[in-house]
Amino acid sequence: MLNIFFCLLLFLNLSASNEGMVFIQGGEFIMGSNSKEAKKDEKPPHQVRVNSFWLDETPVTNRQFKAFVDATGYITTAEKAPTLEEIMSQVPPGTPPPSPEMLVAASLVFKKPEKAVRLNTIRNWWEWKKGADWKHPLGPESNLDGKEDHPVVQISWYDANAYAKWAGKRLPTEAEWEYAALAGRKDITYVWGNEPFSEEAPQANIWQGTFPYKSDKPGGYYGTTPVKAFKPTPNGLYDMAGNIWQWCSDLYNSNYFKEESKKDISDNPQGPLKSFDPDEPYAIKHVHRGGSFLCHKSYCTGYRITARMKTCPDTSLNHLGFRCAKDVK
Ligand SMILES: [Cu+2]
Repeated sequence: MLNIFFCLLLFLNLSASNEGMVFIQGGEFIMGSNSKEAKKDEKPPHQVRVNSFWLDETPVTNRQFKAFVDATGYITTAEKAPTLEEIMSQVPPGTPPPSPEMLVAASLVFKKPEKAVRLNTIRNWWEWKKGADWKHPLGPESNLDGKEDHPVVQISWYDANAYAKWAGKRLPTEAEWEYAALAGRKDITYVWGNEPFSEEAPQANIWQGTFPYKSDKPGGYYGTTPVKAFKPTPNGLYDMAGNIWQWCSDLYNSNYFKEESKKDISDNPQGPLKSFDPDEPYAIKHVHRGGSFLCHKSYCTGYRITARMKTCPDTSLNHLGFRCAKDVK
């Protein structure tokens, strides 16, 4: 009797303090992929074990992030001008410094080109926009009216960690994120299963049309959708594919899976000790997962469960947000 009583208390306590979170029972899984679409950094698939944890059922919304800012007065990275030292520490030696007008509070905003552009440089559709921040995700003229339940964007990795700490949570590890997205299933490519993305009956908010200049969504719409607009995973997680990329705690290293696969099992991995991205070897980057409204199979299938992406922790973009995790005490 006493035992049941204590368990009930524990249960009530857990459910009260973890509202809006899903309990993920720990276990083993195969992380990474050998599929045709998988990139080099997703290989090889390897055995991983994760502890039990809690994960937010949706990305953090504008409403939730506003509560944090109202309570703490927190100022996000995009609202502060970067220093020359910060920028120069991330580029190869000998790179000329940026012009002074670049050193203002600004952030990266997707700018739809008027016509087809070469897909070999992201500069063709990203703009460094003064005054873009979480309250003005597309620049100073934009706002959050009617977007209270959209995921918050223009959030740096530092901002995501500050929110998580305030909420008594933390960012999920990359292994936790992938394990939760699989929801106990094996050999599936997408959170909705193995059927390809359907433009007629979209399973997630990703690009429809010809990336990046032609949107076939009603009204040519592109951008975030409210959380919970699409079906959840079998374990009750929403927006695990498309809509917005989600920060993980791990550093990014393109060789990490190769290293981890040398072990019999990778036990509750926390990420590599050193960041390394061969595309930008001087930058320190963190992982994000899930893909966004800008993903399209012609360019990036980031909405696949195993797809990995990486960004510098001080960078914010209008398709990058986060959700939080929590240890089981
Ligand atoms: Cu993408």
